[in-house]
Amino acid sequence: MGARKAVLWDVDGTIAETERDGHRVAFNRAFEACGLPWRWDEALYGDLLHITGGCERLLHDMQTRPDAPVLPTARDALARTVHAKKNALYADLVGTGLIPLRGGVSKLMVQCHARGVRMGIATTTSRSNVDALMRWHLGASWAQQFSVIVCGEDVERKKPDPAAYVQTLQRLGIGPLEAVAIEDSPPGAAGARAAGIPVIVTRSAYFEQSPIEGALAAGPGLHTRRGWWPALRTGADEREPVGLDDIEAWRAEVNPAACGTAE
Ligand code: XBP
Ligand code: MG
Repeated sequence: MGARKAVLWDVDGTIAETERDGHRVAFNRAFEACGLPWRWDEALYGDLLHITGGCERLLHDMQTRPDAPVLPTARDALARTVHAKKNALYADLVGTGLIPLRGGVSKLMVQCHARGVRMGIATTTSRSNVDALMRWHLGASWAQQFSVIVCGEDVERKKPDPAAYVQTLQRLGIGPLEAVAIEDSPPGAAGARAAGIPVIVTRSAYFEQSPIEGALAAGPGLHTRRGWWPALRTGADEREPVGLDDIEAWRAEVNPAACGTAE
């Protein structure tokens, strides 16, 4: 994979397991801080994850709550208040280093730098959440490592809509086959596919068994060479995480023209 190509990172679930122990916990703290009796347990939160965007997720859940405001304007206002509080609490939480990067993530980022492969972020989470997480792990100047950063606020429609990926490609000035997306979830993978981008799925905790269609490859995480479909190329050191050569080998299997000499 050469310098004209790009690795596009999803954030929640892909760079770190932020949902169950991050956003969910912060939402529950925000409910409490706002005097609301609502709580999201792990199973319910997993169900709610099919709605992308924290504020949208909350509005969806309110439809089942008899004690939620009846008027749409009041409901929207409450959702915005709780969501803003949640984001502040989430930043506090990840700002203590509670949530590590997923295995293999850091190594792939370093490899991208070493080989001149540009990186982008295409996420439906809020910019403040991305900043809090990345700042802890990569330092205050983390954003300089990414050629483009597209967050929830930057698009009108969140994943599985392709808008975040389309904007990322536009800002990088490349076509979809010059990029590869790394995602963890069905809606995320669908967003990348709808933009025409080959996608590698590193399944996160909530999506270990979910059917995911159209991925270039899917597996348990970059940290391991086992459990991938299609299987990883042989001959590499079994202790090495999934890297750019593996991604290129997967790409070559389905689209030889996208590989090799195009670098
Ligand atoms: C996953 C999401 C986000 C987070 C919460 O984003 O759907 O909504 O759950 O973040 P990603 P916000 O595309 O990174 O997987 O509360 O900021 O929306
Ligand atoms: Mg995700």
